[in-house]
Amino acid sequence: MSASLPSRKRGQKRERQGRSLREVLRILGGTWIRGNRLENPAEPRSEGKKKLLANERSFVMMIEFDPWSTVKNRDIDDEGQQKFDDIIAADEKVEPRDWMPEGYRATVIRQMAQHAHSEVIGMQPEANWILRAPTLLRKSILIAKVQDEAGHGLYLYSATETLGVSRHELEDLLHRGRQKYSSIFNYPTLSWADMGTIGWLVDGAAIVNQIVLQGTSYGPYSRAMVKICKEESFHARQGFSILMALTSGSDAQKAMAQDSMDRWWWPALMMFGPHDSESTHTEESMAWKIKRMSNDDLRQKFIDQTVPQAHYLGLKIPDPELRFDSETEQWRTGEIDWDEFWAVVKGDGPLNRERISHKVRAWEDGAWVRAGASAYADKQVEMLDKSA
Ligand code: FAQ
Repeated sequence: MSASLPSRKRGQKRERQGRSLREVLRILGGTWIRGNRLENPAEPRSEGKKKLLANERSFVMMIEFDPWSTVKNRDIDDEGQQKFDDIIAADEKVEPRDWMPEGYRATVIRQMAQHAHSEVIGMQPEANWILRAPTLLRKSILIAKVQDEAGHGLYLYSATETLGVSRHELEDLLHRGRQKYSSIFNYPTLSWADMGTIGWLVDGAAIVNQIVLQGTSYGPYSRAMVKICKEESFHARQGFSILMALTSGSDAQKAMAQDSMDRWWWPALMMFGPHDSESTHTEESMAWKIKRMSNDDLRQKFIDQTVPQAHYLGLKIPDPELRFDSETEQWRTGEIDWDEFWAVVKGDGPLNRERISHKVRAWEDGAWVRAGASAYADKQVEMLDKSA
């Protein structure tokens, strides 16, 4: 067991940064230790090893993130601004080591944190049905899906950490109501059909947004989206498969599927956020290429792909104004109930309070796990220090 660290250059960088190895490991919460060995992402690797590591999502981020680089060089910097502008204009990726305007950094943190919180809070509505899934196969699929959402949350928290803010800080902001999560997860899951509808509509909406986000300008966010999208498409298919079974079943099963559609259609459309004209961040986020399509354009894309799927399932869309515009070849819907949307966003949805209090309780109940993991990480660092 040996720390593969100090090349002279890296040692100098550490000195300049003023962080000891122990400090860096603490900041990173011990995630850099694999198999009792320190993995330094800045260290050149053989091609074979790079390939091997590229297959593991956790390592992909590590390769990209050099903790010894100057993450926090946020002072006004004309040269940095020019370089940043060039990166954006050339459609390249902004990386953690790059200078970036404070507003860009804050916006990326806000959006990635909100996205991460959504994945984590989003486990609750579906976890509600794990014990009641109708077959062992459906139960194991649902468990795998909920577990995937936890993983997505972790990728996104890790990506956010590359901007110098820890997962603990972000969770604390969520618990205190200072950061948001997607409005959709404040609605209750009342029947088994809701597992189908969440997969089909909620994951479906998430995918439409996230496929486009693969092209976002912040490198770690963009890369996190690639794997998340692959998993989300499995989620959408499992949802559609549940609804295929129900809509080709008994009258009671068909009615259950329709009732679920009636409750989730409009909240799914709300996931894309307010109209562009009401959106606070879209203009700036589009200019910085954090967002690559506006809220309304993404929503329209989702509607156009989903309406024919509903028809295929034999489900009625709960919108008397829905019509096909043959000129634009797009589906036109009635108006979203924006009062409902803003009430949910501001904390007054059907389950906002329950979702947060459940999350806080889970966090508190998990204190002993975190203490154990930190003690283990400290021990590993001690062993590395001794062997250095
Ligand atoms: N819910 O100026 P904009 C998933 C807020 S992942 C709550 O347009 P922006 C996977 C917004 O924060 C689903 N709040 O904002 C899964 C802002 O408030 P602030 C999550 C919302 O950021 C499936 C204000 O309104 N996906 O489902 C919502 O430019 C199944 C003004 O809005 C993402 O987060 C909303 N729906 O555009 C998991 C994707 N909409 O911060 C489990 C990444 C808006 O100024 C089970 N995020 N607000 O106080 C995005 O693409 C964007 O953040 C938008 C909003 C499009 C959501």
